Amino acid sequence: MKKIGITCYPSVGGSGVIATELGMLLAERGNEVHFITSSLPFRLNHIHPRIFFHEVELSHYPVFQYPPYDLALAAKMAEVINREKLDILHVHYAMPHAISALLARDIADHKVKIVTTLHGTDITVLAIDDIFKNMITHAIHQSDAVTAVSNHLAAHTKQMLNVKQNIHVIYNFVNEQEYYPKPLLSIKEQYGIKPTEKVIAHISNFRKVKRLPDIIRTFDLIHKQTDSKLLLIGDGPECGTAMELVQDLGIEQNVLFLGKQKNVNDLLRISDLKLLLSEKESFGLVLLEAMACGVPCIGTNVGGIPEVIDHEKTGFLVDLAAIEQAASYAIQLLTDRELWKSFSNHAIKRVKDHFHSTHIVEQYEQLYDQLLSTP
Ligand code: GMT
Repeated sequence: MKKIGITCYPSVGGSGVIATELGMLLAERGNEVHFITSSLPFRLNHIHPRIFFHEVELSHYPVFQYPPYDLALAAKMAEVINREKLDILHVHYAMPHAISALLARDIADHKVKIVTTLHGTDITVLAIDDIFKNMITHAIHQSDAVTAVSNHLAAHTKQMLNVKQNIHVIYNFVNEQEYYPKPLLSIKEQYGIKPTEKVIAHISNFRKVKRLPDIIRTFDLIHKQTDSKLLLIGDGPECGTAMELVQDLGIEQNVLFLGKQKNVNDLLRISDLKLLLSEKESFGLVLLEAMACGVPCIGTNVGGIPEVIDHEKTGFLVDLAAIEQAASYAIQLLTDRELWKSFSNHAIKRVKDHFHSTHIVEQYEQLYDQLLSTP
């Protein structure tokens, strides 16, 4: 039994989902897991005798212009390392979590190993700024082990930050108990979608990199040829622009803005196709969630997406901004039942064969064991 601390962003988002699911599986496998986060991780939805939550609290002293969250996190980490005698502190995101973990390791009396998992955003966005670039590089070099969620992210990090040390690639996974195909016609009906209408889904945090206009314009082309509805699931800075575009194209009746949703598995189960046309994406966990529910995906040939979608077998890859190509593939899939069935079956199989939670959690545990066997 190992004692593992986990820090992540506890709100909605792929990295938080992975960190939380990993923690729950590690506990199932007999380990003791301590979440050290600003609030209860949103996917931490059941109690377990070996899962503990340590909240990072911020004191608002009038002398501080900004509350020092990263320092409060480091202090809490050091406290938990010492009191619980943690073996491993696994942080998701180099910035700021690995930095706080390094400080905590220096402060704590008990010896702990730090594992940092890179999810993409800190590398692709923050590393562009030189101040943070040095800090992220420091966090990577000083961690006892670093993992990345795709080969693309590992290679990109090494090249961009001139990192020499090994970055272990450990793919993301889905919770198979929650993501599996299930016919749910009643939900379709509740949303006013006819049984014969095709459902196309997009899930994201509506940031610019997700290119919502490409999703909407692709749907507009699909809709002209196939009776269909677009589900836009999530919220974020580009929501207003997306709503305006939907109005300009006159497709308000066919695009449903559903906002942030917890049970995306049920929404995926009523979907026939998933679109992710991002300009940056280190992995695309939402693709895996869709594939596990038997939903074929169309994604851009960008970042880690080609490591998830098997082109012409589980879905299609298109160049960035190639909306005509995306629409043409979509129409091909949605109008050929045999082809769709084959893609759907292959998608389910691909998730089982390459991204099974047991297999992925084993890889993390092997890495922990390797670290703990070295002084
Ligand atoms: O995509 C985002 O903006 C959210 C971000 C996150 O922190 O959850 O997603 C990143 O991590 C996910 C889990 O590993 C990956 O599936 C996403 O591809 C990655 N996002 C980017 O690289 C833009």
